[in-house]
Amino acid sequence: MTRGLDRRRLLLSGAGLATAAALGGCDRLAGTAFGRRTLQLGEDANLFVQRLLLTPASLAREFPASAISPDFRPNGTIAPQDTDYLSLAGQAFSGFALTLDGLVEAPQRLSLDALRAMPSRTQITRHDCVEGWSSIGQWTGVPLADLLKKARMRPEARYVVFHCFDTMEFAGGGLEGGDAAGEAPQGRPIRYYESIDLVDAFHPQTILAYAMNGQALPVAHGAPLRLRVERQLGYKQAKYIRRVEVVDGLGHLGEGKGGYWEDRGYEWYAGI
Ligand SMILES: Nc1nc2c(c(=O)[nH]1)N[C@H]1C(S)=C(S)[C@@H](COP(=O)(O)O)O[C@H]1N2
Ligand SMILES: [Mo]
Repeated sequence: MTRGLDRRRLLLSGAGLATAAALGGCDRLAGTAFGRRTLQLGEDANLFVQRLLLTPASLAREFPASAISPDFRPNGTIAPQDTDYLSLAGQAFSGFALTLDGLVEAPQRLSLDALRAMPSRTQITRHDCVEGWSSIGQWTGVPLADLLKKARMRPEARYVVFHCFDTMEFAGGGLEGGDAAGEAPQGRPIRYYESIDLVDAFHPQTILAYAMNGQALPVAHGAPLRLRVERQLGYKQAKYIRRVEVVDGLGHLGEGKGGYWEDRGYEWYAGI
């Protein structure tokens, strides 16, 4: 199950682990008896962190195909009206490219075809919304870990942010967006966004899904690409993803709480 996980980064993501520094690669230290012992301890700790993160208990439950909900409930935005989104949707997202940037060595622009050509994961999981309903669906997509490895995260990386197409509201009520015909002036659009830490980002069930129940992801459920981060609640499952940004902190985004709903009082860690 450790499939391709970058051990050192995984360890670094286990924030605060004292041994992480020892694995930072000090060759001189490694040459001493102390260093050898420390590195050995580091290896053990590394194994421990992996086991902790990747034991079956840390996986969200997966269901048989017979459990798939016949009508998975759509929620939140179900039809984005943003012009950039509508023009991509009008051509079946053939012009879509996911941006992956921020604290990475090799920023990426990936078309849907490029994403579909990567190794995929399919999982049948239960989606729990804070509003008190659940639905079970099958999701197919690219493990986020694979994308992050492709882009090669920098050591300062701490969180992964998902920027979405859909505008939830307009901030401020400034003059932008008004027109001469007397339409009400609108402020800066506030688009949906979400974030997760590196433990969830590298979790084997964390995928950017482009298919649902064996079909292309429907618009109501987040076409062309949505996040599945299976150990957390519905609002973390960002739909309509246009950009994935690797950051070292969340303070500079939105109201600084790490997500559209978090900025409005929801918990950032929405564990189930
Ligand atoms: N971009 C975007 N992502 C979103 C939302 C949204 O409004 N916009 N709503 C969230 C909430 S509260 C839930 S419960 C799920 C709903 O996903 P579904 O429409 O596939 O059921 O999407 C989440 N992701
Ligand atoms: Mo939700």
